[in-house]
Amino acid sequence: MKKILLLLVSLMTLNGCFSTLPEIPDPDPEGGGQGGFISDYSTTVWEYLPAPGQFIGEIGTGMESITSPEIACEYARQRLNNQAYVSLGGFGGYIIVGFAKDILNTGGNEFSITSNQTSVSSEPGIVWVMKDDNNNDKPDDTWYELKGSQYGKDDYQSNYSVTYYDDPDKKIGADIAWEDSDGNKGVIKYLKEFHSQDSYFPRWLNTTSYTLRGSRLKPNITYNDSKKRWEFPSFDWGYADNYEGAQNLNRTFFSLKNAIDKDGKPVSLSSISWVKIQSAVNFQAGDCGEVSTEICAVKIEN
Ligand SMILES: [Ca+2]
Ligand SMILES: [Ca+2]
Repeated sequence: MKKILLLLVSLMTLNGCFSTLPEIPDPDPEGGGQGGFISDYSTTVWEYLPAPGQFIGEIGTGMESITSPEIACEYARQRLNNQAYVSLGGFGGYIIVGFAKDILNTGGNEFSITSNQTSVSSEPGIVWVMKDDNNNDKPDDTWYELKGSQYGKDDYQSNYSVTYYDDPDKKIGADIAWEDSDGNKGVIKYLKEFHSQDSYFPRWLNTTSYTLRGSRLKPNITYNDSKKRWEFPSFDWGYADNYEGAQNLNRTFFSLKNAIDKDGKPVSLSSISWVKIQSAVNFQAGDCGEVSTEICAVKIEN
């Protein structure tokens, strides 16, 4: 019974972003500038590096045919064009998207992220932004974190990292081991009943291990014994894939006024060109699997 319920919750979660959004026009394939339509939605994916997770390599999504980081970016770009979820996997997995125009600082909410959160399923991702300081049209500048509601509280930790290890024999159906920068160890659990691809490790990276670093939100997830389900509560504000009420249609909103530098000092950015979203929780919720941020769209709101 529990597994059926879990499956239902999981299906509801995954369908969330398809059913609640209006259709969007195709972005201008030339990138605009010819008097044509310039999309408010992200148009480019510069990097897609998920942590291991139950949706990584998932059969039937196109993910099973990813064989290189470049194809991974193209997979993610096409998914976002269709507002289909892109999973970032467990802690530290991230995506970097760009736009056909810069996002200008207005002091209000300048962009939104659409995900598949529900009132009982938040899988928060921390959002970072970058300005093209050296004017070379490439995201090789400085990332600034956007503070959310947990910043500076006990459940927030910066400079946290997790190293993930592929199974040494590349066995089918193996759990994926990890070790974090605090010396803890664990696994991303293989859940055959729900996601039966060979491995949850992104094998297109052609590596046996890799490390993902970022800011962490400590887990607030609990198992509700009376309802026989895992519950993933939301944080107040400032994260992707975080439920902030039905009125937001699966979106959360972001303001450049919350940008901080690596020392936590506020930064004034006149505009930004790139957005990075990074899975922020390292937690295995039993048969619900690892907490993994999903995103469906990133949209300029000004
Ligand atoms: Ca640059
Ligand atoms: Ca999610």
